[in-house]
Amino acid sequence: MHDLKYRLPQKRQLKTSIPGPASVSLAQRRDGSVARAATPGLPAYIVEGDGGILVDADGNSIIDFASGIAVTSVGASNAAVVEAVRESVGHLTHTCFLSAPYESYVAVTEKLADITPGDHDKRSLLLSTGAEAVENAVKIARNYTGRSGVVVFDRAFHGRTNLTLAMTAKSVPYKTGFGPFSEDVYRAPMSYPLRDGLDGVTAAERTISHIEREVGAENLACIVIEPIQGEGGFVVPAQGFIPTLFNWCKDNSVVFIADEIQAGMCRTGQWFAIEREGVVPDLMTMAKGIAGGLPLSAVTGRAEIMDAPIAGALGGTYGGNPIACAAALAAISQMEELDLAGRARQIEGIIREELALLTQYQQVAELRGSGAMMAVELVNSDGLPDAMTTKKVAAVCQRAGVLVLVCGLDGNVIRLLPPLVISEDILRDGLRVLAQALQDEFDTQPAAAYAGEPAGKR
Ligand code: PLZ
Repeated sequence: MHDLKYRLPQKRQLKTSIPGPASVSLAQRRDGSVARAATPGLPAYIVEGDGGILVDADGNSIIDFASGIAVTSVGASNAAVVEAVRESVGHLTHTCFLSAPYESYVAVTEKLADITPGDHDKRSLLLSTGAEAVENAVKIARNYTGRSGVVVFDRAFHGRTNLTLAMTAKSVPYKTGFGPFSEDVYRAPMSYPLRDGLDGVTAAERTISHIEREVGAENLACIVIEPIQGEGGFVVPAQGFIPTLFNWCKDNSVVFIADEIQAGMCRTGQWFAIEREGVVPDLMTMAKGIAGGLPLSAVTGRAEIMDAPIAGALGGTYGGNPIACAAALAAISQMEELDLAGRARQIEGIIREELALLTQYQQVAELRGSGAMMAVELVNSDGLPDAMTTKKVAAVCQRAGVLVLVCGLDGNVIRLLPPLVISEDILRDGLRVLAQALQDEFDTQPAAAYAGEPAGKR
């Protein structure tokens, strides 16, 4: 993997413990003014970022394996994005596209038509957050079909607004005390090869029979699926699952929506994760990596579906803000110029190489993922999800200056989401810190009994 140009030195370096005194004092201020439920994972406060490095308030340089949850794929201060934002903000901070339109909004929708799968006629709607994109995709599908049912999957994450919370699977902490939730949302089994042991077509048949019995195709507006699940545990469905479901949707006039908010924009080694299976979704939701850190999201899809709602029916004050659009055009150009999809595939190779030895441990149920969206699922000596060890290892890495995040319905998955522009040296350094932390932890544990048995059969 060749090196890119960086503004900050790309090296892990600790000047204090983590958190250092400046971060500790910021945490005290937070306690007195920030709502408790907005709870940071890393105890260090960040002042700048570039490439694969985040620098905290105490001058510690931390390796970033999170990218702000798959957002800063081009880096957290990518020069081209910064320049585009500077140029744009000096001319126009906002008009609201609905009251006074501007070119950059149109340019982003043209670009999205180019990079998304399929060469059919497409239209796009721009918004600000991922949840907003998912809500709008569902609105559009309901409007187009005249039906109301929405099918989502086990472990799905689609956002934190009321409709998207109904679509999100995990209860604690996301849903605790926030109901009642939106109606007509149905959960169906996902393919999870490690746990269900089913091939993709068989898993899809199980899912389809569940949907036909519990919802009925005639009541169903859309199914919404993450082609590789994000928060739910970086679950990669068995090959054939998605195409089989897609064909069933086509046969039953159900809108197939791919939620590419976490897996899209080069993250998994191609523009979109759904391309792995050659499926062209009816609608797609995108956000996160799309604009180098600026808040922008989109729904892109077949013109006849996207254009079903009447004029004026979709929008929002901030959706497709001009500065976010300028940032998106620059970020997408960077993805093309630097071949960040290719770089994601190289990152996968390095992750698999550095973590290969760990797979001999019985506690490592699986090393899986695609491109720069990789995960290690941990189980205990009974083969059950081990959230405690996962949390502990993530904390050890953080203290050593490597930011890794945890995910999974059971909280037992360590996920790796480095910026796609990370340098090879710090990628390897960070992975060795993680590998060491896992090994140290396993060495203190009693010998495990797990030998590939599913950790929690449905
Ligand atoms: N769809 C597939 O991954 C956001 C959640 C962070 P928003 N994932 C990060 C948290 O704890 O809230 C996500 C996603 C998929 C939708 C969303 C929602 O995107 O931009 O957070 O609304």
